[in-house]
Amino acid sequence: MSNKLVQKLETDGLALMDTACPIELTEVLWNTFQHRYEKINSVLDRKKIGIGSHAGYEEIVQRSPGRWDIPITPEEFGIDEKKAIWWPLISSVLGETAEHSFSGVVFSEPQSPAQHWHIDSPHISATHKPAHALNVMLALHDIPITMGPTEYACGSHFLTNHLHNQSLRPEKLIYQHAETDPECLVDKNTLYTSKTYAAELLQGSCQIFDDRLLHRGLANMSKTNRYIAYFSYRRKGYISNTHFESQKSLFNN
Ligand SMILES: O=C(O)CCC(=O)C(=O)O
Repeated sequence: MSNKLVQKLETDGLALMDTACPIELTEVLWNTFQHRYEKINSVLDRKKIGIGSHAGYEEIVQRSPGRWDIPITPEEFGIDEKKAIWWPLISSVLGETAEHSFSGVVFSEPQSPAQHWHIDSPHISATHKPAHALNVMLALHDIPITMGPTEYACGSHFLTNHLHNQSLRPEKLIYQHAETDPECLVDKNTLYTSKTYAAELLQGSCQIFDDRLLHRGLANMSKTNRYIAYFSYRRKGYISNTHFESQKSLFNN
């Protein structure tokens, strides 16, 4: 694994894979998603779904207005993650025993607004530790800026430590909150600053980021849905403390 990417994850909290995933893989992910979404849609029109996991279902959650998350496991996708191009980087940072935590497809509808900046899980120690969880974002098609790729505040994983900076509230960092932005994290005693990054994506391109990094999906100003597959991993033994899980099934109601 390229040391350059490992270093990028350490310093920026974000690494861009040098090569894209094979188009065939994006097609496999896309076909599985389509099949799943059709099934969900067959019952969905009878339900009104609010925002956040508590208002959603095991099969679908609205993360923010017009931004939907459909969880799908690697087995359901029919892929062996350990053969994926991102696995060497994941295992270099989280260890060979890294565990899968979440995966699926997140899509944003036309006119869906940008999300508030947020992290996916909080720091676990007042001193800065190596990443405990990483996320892979994989473009399922070409995504121009107008379609709203994910934006990242590079270096912000050094600043989101609520155990170090007592003025931070973990719930305001994790649950999307209007007051949270990269600037609010930088105090005069901090050596690190953050720099935002968002770029158009080609089909199959992969971005990998530290769970503690501020990020947000940008507004979809195009006329079509934007689709990104995601795969999340945690260090063995890390007990996830996120807002991700919904307890009720769409098909049991
Ligand atoms: O849609 C995106 O680009 C990012 C989504 C995200 O970060 C979230 O829903 O937590």
